[in-house]
Amino acid sequence: MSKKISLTRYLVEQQRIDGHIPAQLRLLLEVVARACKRISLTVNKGALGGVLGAAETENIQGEMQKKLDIIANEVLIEANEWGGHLAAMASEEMDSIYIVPNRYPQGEYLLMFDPLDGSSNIDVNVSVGLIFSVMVKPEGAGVSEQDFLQPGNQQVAAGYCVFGPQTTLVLTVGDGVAMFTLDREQGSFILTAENMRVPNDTQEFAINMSNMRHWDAPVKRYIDECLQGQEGPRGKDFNMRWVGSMVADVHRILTRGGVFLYPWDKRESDKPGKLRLMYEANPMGWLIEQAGGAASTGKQSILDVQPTKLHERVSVFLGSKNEVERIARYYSEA
Ligand code: FDP
Repeated sequence: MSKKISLTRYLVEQQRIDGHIPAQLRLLLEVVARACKRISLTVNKGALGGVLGAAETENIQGEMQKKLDIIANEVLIEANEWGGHLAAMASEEMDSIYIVPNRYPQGEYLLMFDPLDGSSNIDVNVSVGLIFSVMVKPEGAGVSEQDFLQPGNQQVAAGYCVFGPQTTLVLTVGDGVAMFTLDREQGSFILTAENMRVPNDTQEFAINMSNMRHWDAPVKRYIDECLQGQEGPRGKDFNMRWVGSMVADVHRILTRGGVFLYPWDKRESDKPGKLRLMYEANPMGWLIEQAGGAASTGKQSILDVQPTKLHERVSVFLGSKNEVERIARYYSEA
């Protein structure tokens, strides 16, 4: 019988054998994984747990919060604040940063998360998930929002957990991408894929087509060519998938390839995009790049974007390398 490798063992070995994750980072990742298990149980209870529906509050982005957005946010804070590994946290659901209270020791890491991505899918029993990104706090006393404003290429760990038919944790510490599946009987995450790779080419794209009339020319050109299929300039037929939860769409791309697009569009022309840089685009972009794919705003690598504020938005194209590079080329030619 093949040996099962738990997340704990995987991380201990990363620390011991490969020496590239410090003990504090290992602790942080284990704590995040524990929070994922709690959130997974809560999501699974659905209507029986009284957790579905809106919370009647808005987050800083003006979006209605779901009860589960708030519950997941609290679970992550409670799990992480006392361990001594963090200096502060930031979340899609909090206006400003959450500094670890004085009664606990302060660590050197900064944790950013979208506690429940795809929350419009919660009530209809479609996959949702948690996305997180970890950076090191710059040297100096205290901690401020400014400390978080580092480009994605400074991340030291990133990952997501999909709460779908299976609960799956996918993570990188800068040495490839590993996937763990929650064994509910054992209560532990078990390694189910290592060195995940996104194929360079694909025949599958993910975009919300209902926004087509609002896109700019390069995106229209790219999708139009895909839609022409075998008879068009691409010479092959394309398939489309749009779950509407970024975690689920990115998970499919990591598993079998594809390209995900959430471009800037004319609906809110003053904003660079819908998705958030720090806790959505950066961690997903790094995971995809670690798996051999690419992540771009159309004009530059997502990981090179210098954030100017915590809840910064960004245009996102990520997935199979040749497709993302093609979109970037269409932008440079426009
Ligand atoms: P949601 O608004 O449901 O939280 O992060 C935002 C996000 O979901 C992504 O998960 C998803 O890819 C996208 O928005 C869906 O947006 P549209 O409803 O505009 O398609």
